[in-house]
Formats: sequence, structure tokens, C-alpha cells
Amino acid sequence: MKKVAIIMGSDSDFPVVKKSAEVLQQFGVPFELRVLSAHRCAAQVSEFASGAEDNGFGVIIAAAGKAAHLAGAIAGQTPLPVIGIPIKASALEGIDALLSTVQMPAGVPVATVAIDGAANAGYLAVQILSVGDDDLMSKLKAFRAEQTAKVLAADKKMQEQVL
Ligand code: RP5
Repeated sequence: MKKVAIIMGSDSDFPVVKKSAEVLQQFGVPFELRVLSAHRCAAQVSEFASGAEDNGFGVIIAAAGKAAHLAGAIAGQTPLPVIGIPIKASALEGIDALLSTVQMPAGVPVATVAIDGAANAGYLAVQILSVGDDDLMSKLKAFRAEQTAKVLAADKKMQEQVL
């Protein structure tokens, strides 16, 4: 199976970003975690992004806050799908990172999840990889069925509840 790269702009992003890793672990998807900053170590970001395909990655998750150029900078240097996580890290509550991550020019998309939406970045990476992996697709379908069953059980309980 292809690996997922989880890149964060700073180790201060990790408390949020670890939710992506937890989802990947839940589905048995291999991943690597890196701290690479588009601004503080641009050369290393380029080296990672340009080699990612040859190094066995299938999806890249990139998380950054403030003027968040990490996901876009990576997307510009690889044909692999890039998922951006805008991190809430400033007085602007993550709106700065959201706009910096999502507003990509045509031809270089970044699939941007919600502010601090690291779990969904993990699920989206699983979904992308599952297209070419029947076992992973089966796990995903089982997860979705379980999720639906939980909501329906909560609905039943709520309807039975006597206030
Ligand atoms: C961004 O600036 C990082 O992704 C982080 O969200 C934010 C703050 O970084 P630190 O100053 O904590 O390293 O580049």
C-alpha cells in the first residue's frame, strides 16, 4: 500500500495533526510524520515534495497555521493529491490559514478540510487510497455502516426518552 505523508509546519501543530495519524492507524494505513516549514526550511520542503512520489507516498497531508503556504508549496512540486489542514494558530482564529490554504490557482489543487479538521484529512486520505485497494475500501464501508448504526441507535434512544 502507498504511504501517507503528514507534514506539519511546526511541532506546535502536532496536538491537532495527531488526529490524522490516529485515523490512519485505525485503518492500518502506513504513514510518516514530518515537521517542515514552507518559510523556515523551504529547500527541505522542495526536496520532500519533489521526491514524494518516488519515495512511495500516495497522498500528502499538509498542516500549517497563520500565512499557511505549506500545502500549496508542496502541491506545486508533486502530482500527488495534497490535503491541506488550516491550523488555528493566531489572532485570526485560523481564517488566515484557511484562506491561504484553500485559494489555490487552477491546475494546482489543495483539498482543504475545515480549520483544525485533521480527522477528516485522515479519512479523506483513506478514501483516496481505497480507490485502488479493495481491502481498504471494505474497511471504509464497514466504518461508514458502523457510524450510521451509531446515529440511528442514538435517534431511537432519543425518541424513547421520557423527559
Ligand atoms: C505556522 O505557524 C505553523 O504551521 C504553526 O501553525 C504556526 C506557528 O508556528 P510556531 O511559531 O509555533 O513554530 O508556520
